[in-house]
Amino acid sequence: MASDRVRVRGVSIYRPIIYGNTATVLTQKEREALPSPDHTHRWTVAVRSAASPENADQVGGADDLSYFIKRVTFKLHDTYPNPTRNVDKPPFEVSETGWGEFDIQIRITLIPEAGEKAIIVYHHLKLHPWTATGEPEIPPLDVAIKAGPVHSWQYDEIVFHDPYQNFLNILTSHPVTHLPKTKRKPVPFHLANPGSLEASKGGVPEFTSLMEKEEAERLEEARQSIITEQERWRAILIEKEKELEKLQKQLAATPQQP
Ligand code: SLL
Repeated sequence: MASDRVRVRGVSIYRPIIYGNTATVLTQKEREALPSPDHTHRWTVAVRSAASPENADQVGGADDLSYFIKRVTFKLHDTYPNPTRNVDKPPFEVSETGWGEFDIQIRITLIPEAGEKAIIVYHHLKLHPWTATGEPEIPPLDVAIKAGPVHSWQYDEIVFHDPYQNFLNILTSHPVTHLPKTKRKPVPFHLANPGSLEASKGGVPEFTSLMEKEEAERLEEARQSIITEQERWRAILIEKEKELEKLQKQLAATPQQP
């Protein structure tokens, strides 16, 4: 119906998503069974709903996003055969084996009813455990095996402004599973105890609304400390300008040397 193609002005509606990857080290036996024994890891890159399913060891993915996402295209490194991988139905993910980290372009194509351009995001495939310093320090494989799976996920929100009426109807008829307030699962190691590889065991990260609150607090703290710094430097500047003025006056009063 033509009235469906009317934009609902002043309305914004969003859908929370996550994108990122999980990686595990292959055992010697698994490596030998591969066509390319130089591959060291198995990984999965995915676009999922932000909330995690209650009874599964998976990051995100409680909701099926295919009611508004038509296709997700993952552009892998050129060392992979057919590096452009189109996924037209859920789960929107690609699993592969490999030896190296690289940037993956993720293009999210929405259903035609959205009337929106595809969304492009980038994810750096992460294979090696997180370290305290964030330095790219690659531990030996036996250490990495002990540390358990590596997770690297980004939370994001796809926001629709002035959505078309029919698209809005589609969105509102698919309610979102909300994030739990706090973690129901063991804390992931890179948040629990940075630097300790041991701390990673049994931790599947989970996005929570508490994390959002904590992030807001971190931003506010950073904003405050920038204001404090700004004030400190402004005081120093005023002080120096006064000193300059004084010196200029002194210089003007000093008889010129011939
Ligand atoms: C690096 N710039 O040097 C990166 C490149 C390439 C990753 C990483 C295996 C591909 C294949 C693979 O892991 N490629 O053999 O199919 O670290």
